[in-house]
Amino acid sequence: MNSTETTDVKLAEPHLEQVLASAGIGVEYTRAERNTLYYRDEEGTEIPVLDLVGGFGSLILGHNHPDLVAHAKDLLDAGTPIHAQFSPHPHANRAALELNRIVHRETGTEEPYFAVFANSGAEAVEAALKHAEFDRGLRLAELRDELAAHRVAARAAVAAGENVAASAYAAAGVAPEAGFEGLIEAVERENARRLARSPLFLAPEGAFHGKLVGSVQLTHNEAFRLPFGSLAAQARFVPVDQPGVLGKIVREEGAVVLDVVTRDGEVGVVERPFPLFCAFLIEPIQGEGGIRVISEAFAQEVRTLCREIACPVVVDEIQSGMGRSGAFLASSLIGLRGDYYTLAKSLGGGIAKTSVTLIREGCYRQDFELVHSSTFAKDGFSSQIALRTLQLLEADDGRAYRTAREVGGKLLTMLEEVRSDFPDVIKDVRGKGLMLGVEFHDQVRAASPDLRAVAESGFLGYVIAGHLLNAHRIRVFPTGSSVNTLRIEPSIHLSDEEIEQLRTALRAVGSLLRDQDVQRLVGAG
Ligand code: 5B6
Repeated sequence: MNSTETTDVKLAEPHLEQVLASAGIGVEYTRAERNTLYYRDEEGTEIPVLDLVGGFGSLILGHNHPDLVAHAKDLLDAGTPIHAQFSPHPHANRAALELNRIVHRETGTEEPYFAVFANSGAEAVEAALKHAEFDRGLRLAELRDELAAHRVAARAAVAAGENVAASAYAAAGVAPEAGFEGLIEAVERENARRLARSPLFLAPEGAFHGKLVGSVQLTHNEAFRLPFGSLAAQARFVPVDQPGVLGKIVREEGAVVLDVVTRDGEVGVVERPFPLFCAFLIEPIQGEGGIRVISEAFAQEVRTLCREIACPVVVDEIQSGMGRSGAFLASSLIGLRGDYYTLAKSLGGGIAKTSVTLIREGCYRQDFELVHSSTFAKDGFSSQIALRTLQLLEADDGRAYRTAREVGGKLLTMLEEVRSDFPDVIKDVRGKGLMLGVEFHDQVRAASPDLRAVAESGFLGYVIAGHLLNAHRIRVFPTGSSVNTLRIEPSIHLSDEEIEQLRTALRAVGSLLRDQDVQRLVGAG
């Protein structure tokens, strides 16, 4: 390599860029507004592309929303302090208050949620995991103290002549010959072993919560998760459509300790639960997992079981939140209440990078603020952009949410119409509001060997995406873990014409797949 000044030299993740280019989607964009990204062709002409990827769901208000751009310029012109760490942060505080007002309205609760700001989605998830573990550690310490106090009381009772039940020795796994002190020793040893177990997280199959060391262990996709399994606590993944399995998984883990108690004039040993499960993480609409809306029944099962085992529920609204579903919180539409909420993506209005973890007062440990921080979190710029974004969503009595519902409804109707004309090509259409998925039938048994080869490589979704871009100037990607599902996440500004543009393009793809015309599918025609 001679010089790093030449633009031909690529060092920023060049392999990924090459993979995307080989699927025909490696276009460099030069301008963006609303739902449109522009690139320049070889003659220098500006070409518009309908962007339905929307920054992986970060653009509920579209690219470069004029009000937010103007606000950003004003902030910079006014010399707004962006970094004034360790001083009061009124803008982050106002954003937190506004978030509380909205969450209270949608969930019907009045309990405050404290806000821990961060910079990305995965970071907000990691703050939730850390806080939940901090809280669990404190609860375990209280439990240890209580167990120790019970042992002291039991020893005093035995010294005063109280009988030790025969069943107590069996429960502690020692012979009666070991005597009471032997029993106590065995209980202490056994409890120390059990309480030292690593925390376990729970999440539905298909979950995606980010790719940092902690959050990636809660991301179901093995390709993302397994190489890093040694770095962090693990999750048990729960099927979303098999009632009762969640309870079975929890019971299988046998999270109980031995408590020496004095009862009915006898000293005995009983089992009692301890908080092994650190948190249950759940996306109300799974995004990267294939755009799947969690059912009300599953949401209810999660709530009930988590209450029983004192396991906090972290509702990850990073992709589904901020109005995309037609409500600020998609979870509010399925009756799912979170002890924690995570928000990111559209919280930055498409121009700032910010995220937040909201923690219900009843679970909040204020000392967490002394052990967790980030240089950039709560910065003056992104906090003010987040606040303005929230105000734009809330304006006109929540017009943005109504628009998301209306435009999403039209989009869904169109997609269902295309599916009903091409049921042999399109397997399913699903989602809520402006978070929709179109699943294509797998083509691994297609008549065309070329199409079979594409399907077997797992790249069918990317080939369709490449065709939509090159032939129809529509930008859309498959989800990471459901590779035949295209994710459609435009802003609320999607027009009827743009919906029709997508209809025409999907019908064309439907015909090409029905005709097994791989030549034209991989080309631009
Ligand atoms: O900001 P960050 O990316 O760290 O947020 C992590 C995160 C995401 C999310 O959706 C949820 C619910 N929780 C935490 C971010 N989503 C990323 C995403 N990536 C892809 C597709 C999606 O629908 C969402 C993706 N698809 C294909 C290839 C690569 C990525």
